[in-house]
Amino acid sequence: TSCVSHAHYTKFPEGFIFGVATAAHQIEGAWNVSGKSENVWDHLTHTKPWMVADGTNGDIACDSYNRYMEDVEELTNLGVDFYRFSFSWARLLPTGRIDQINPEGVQYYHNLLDALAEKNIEPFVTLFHWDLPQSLQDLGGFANPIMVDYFRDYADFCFREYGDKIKSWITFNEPYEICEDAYGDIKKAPALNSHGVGNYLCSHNLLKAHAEAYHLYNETYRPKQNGRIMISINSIWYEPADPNDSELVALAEVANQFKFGWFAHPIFTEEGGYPAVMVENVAQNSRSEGLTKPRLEQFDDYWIERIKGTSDFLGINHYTTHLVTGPGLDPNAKSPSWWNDIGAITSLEVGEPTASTWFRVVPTGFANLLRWCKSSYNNPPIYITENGYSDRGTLEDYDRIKYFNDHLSAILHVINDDGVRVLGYTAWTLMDNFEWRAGFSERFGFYHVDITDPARPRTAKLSADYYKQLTANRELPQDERFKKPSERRY
Ligand code: PNW
Repeated sequence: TSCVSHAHYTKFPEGFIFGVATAAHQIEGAWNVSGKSENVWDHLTHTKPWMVADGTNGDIACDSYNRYMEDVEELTNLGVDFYRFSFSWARLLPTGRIDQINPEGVQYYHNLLDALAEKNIEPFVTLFHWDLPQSLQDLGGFANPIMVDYFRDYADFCFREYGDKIKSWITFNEPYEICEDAYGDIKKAPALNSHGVGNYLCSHNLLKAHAEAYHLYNETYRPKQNGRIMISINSIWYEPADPNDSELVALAEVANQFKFGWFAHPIFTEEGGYPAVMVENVAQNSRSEGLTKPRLEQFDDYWIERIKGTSDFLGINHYTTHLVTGPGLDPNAKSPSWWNDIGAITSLEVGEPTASTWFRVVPTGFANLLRWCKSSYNNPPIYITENGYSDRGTLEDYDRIKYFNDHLSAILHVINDDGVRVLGYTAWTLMDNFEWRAGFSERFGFYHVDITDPARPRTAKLSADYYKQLTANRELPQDERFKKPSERRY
């Protein structure tokens, strides 16, 4: 008999931790009060409101600046071990520099941290989740090397001010989305659309800024504060449309190197620097465009060494998988661009759709990504720093529950069968919030938020119960009520 093992793992290992994530601009609101300055998302949504699907913005969002005690109550109900949230740079340092510190902003995060401590919820703090002070953007943002200094100064301030309360730091959330979507495209603020150019300037400065913050923490703060510091890298995982087609298999690998490897290779490999295929492809395309130097600059030996090894854990944000269907130039891609530098055509004809166009449900892709991270980066310790599902906000969110269950099950499989070192899991997100250019039209939360009501009432969805049961028992909930009525056994 064929003996494929379908071991059904349900229990999480000892010490595995569960959390939930948010980001400052998506929940806080209070955009122009208590000393906060304008950030790039305030600027984009106010100057070009049509760029958000439902015309909403982050002015009030979930009003967490005023309602953070409600957030803490929800976190307590979910029973999470940790809460991943981000600091608003423009709230702490209104000029973006350390020449002005905003005491009300500083106090806000102390209040939140103290409330979390009271409930024994560990903070995981992201320094940068996309909301750059507009004044720094006016200087070019991450396209300007000065950002290396400004980010280090900002990190220095945060470590000094909060380091005795925070033991887990994340420098950047999803450098790919920052550099490609915001500098190389118009998908995120500041929507520069400098395709094939600004995206690569950004990655260069961002990786240096990350490394400088890491070394600062490592040398100056870690000895006293004893915490850890990492980066969260986003993945769309690329699979070959036909796994038996060796050309497609090779192309999918190229796509994964361009997507995940762009930021992971410089930090998590022995060799360091950008993936070789990325350097080669961009150099070759740049030559044929008649440029005098490649659009993607290589790191020199100093920076290769300086960036290597600068993350205590590999933080992975994962949502979805796309298919690579063939070589060639994407008809929708601009030229030059990151897309054309890959030279692959992709397709979304995989898995069940969600409320987000880019997002199909493919749990097997998640397992493959995790195995690939193990083999590509020498089996690093991993935290899943985001994973979640979008719909339109229903309270009986069976599809979200199924998404979580299948992805958590994939984690258990790769831990037990493949020895991947996944140490913790973060669900995106605590409550429906400002989903960037999708506004509130795509909802990822455990709690529904009514944005037509100034009190921003939050209502637990069924998935909140599911997660609560998971964190209480440290195993996948088996309760029939978490299945769609049509799929229940009794
Ligand atoms: C992340 N993709 O963005 C962000 O970190 C969150 O702020 C955001 O709300 C959440 O995921 C949901 O979108 C992503 O194309 C954007 O794979 C795009 C992708 C993944 C994550």
